[in-house]
Amino acid sequence: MKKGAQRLVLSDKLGGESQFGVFTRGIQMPKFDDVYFTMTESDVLSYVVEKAKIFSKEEQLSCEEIGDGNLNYIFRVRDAKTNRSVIIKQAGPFARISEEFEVSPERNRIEYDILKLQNELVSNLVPRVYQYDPIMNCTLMEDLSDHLILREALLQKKVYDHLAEDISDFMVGTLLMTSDLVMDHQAKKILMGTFINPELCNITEDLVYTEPFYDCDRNDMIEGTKTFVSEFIWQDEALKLEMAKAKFNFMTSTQALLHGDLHTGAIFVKEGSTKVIDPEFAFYGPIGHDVGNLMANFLFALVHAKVTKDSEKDAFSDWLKDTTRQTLDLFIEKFSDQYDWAVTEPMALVKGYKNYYIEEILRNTATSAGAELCRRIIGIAHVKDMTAIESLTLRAKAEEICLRIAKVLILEASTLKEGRDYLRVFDSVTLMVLESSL
Ligand code: SR1
Ligand code: MG
Repeated sequence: MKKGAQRLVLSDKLGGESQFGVFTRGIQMPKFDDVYFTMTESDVLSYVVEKAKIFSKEEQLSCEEIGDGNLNYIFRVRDAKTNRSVIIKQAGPFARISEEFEVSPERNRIEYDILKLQNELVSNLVPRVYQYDPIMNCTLMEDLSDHLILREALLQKKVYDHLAEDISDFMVGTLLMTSDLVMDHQAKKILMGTFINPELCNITEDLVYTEPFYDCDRNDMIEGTKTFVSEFIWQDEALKLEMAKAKFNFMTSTQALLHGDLHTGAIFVKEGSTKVIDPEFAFYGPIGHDVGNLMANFLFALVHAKVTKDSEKDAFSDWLKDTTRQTLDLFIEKFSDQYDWAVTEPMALVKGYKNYYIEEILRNTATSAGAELCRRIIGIAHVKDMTAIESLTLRAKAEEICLRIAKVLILEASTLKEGRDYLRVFDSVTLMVLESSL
């Protein structure tokens, strides 16, 4: 039974709520100590003083709900006198994108636990976390308002020279280091228990690895794309077979503790700093799911830049291509180097095993990247890289490019061995689609 729901039922039976707090059998309980509820901005102002005790009544506090994600409520509280600020992230009982997705607010515990672990593994690349509240299902964390969400930054054609280094460090630091290659196997199995995440995994199994590949009611496409998808994706039995394999790999592989939703909307950037946020989809799964997710989202940004081409911004596209290529190449290089000093498991040191392991990651990376490209176009959860293209004709072109790239990644996954292979596919598909439309 879901924690929040259970408490709601109990308290409904035993008491009620007033503006002063919750009454349970005639005893007044402090407002935030008993019953979970989704907070408003004004609740959060009381919460940070009365429950979290990180601000006092004397401060000049303001609170703003700043979230625009699919799932949670994000509040920023700031003290005007000192400019001190904090983020309160609260999980609601439903996804914001659609109430069809009922998800236990307890997922906030997973997010807090993994952020604490990531603060040990890659402390400079994640926000600091201060408190977790298992009643209100919220976490207090560092305010990164001086950073920009990477997806937005890429749409604004901003350049960050440190990005490929940082994000490859994040992936190697969190993935290799939580795998059986490095961890004590029993400790790893216990950690897997902490991060069993069935509800959010179920969302990914449905939205990423299933629904885009048939005419599912929940899919949501522009007309021009739907005609293309009906034949190009839904009629392709070879592609669907590869996606069936990928789905079962996602459900059964326990290689490493993944971020689980590693797209450019889950990365904050500013000059000299990269912070990966939003790891509530974390679970033990196949490494390629994280790496592929990121590669797909770089490809979305590349396609956006290509179709909205502005000749004065050619330097941006060159940088983004380099970053896409380097992210994968640096990931492979660092994973391989750190394997040599961090891996102690004797069978993982058998000659040839490292290459076999990395090759499997790369195959899964290509397939997962293909799935992410398809699902953001065909499915319910879109990306601004596509939706921000105002002309529907141009958007359909951009989406066709992404879907054609996806198909090559899925059907030729074993040929995608390094960063330049992704650029080769991007270049040849864009050339073919854009030339044919001239
Ligand atoms: C119902 S949640 C839809 C999507 O938003 C999240 O960020 C994940 O990417 C999920 O698939
Ligand atoms: Mg998210």
